[in-house]
Amino acid sequence: MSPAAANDHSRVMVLMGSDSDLPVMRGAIEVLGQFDVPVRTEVTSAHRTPDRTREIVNSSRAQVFIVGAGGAAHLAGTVAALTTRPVLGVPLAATSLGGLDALLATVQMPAGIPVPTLAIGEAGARNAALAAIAILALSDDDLDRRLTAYRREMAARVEARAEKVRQALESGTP
Ligand code: RP5
Repeated sequence: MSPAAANDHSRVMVLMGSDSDLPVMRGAIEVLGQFDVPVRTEVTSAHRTPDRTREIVNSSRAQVFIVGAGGAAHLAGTVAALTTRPVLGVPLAATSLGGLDALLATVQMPAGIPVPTLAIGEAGARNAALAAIAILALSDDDLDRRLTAYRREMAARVEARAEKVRQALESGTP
């Protein structure tokens, strides 16, 4: 094990195929940060750096992997082939096809090596983090409580918006 891996206590590993993926994948990192989940982030490519990808996955003790890639996005499938831990795929819009290419490449895994796949882009990145947190919360009561509180706060914001709309309609303001 490399010295970096020996000191790595991250529970979630966020991988992306290129630094150009960071603006979107930052959403996942931010959500994990909100929940104080230790995360390690690496750029690696299934086709440009296959050996680096293998080394990163093999040396990681993360419990869940979040993998974002665009185009012919096979990074998540490659990572899933290298570990039995959950690998969540985030398809990214990196080509003229707007992410549909990455969505199909990520989601259409043949039976045997699953890649649970989220929505294209920012929503997918943030939801991947929440899904990772839900997986960790199965054996972490504190995280489970925080996830429940997060949902409660989200519901309260919807109530507040509903009230705002009610008041706007009653007062005739646009
Ligand atoms: C994929 O190709 C990456 O995940 C990225 O979304 C896309 C473009 O990469 P760059 O050419 O910007 O490095 O492998």
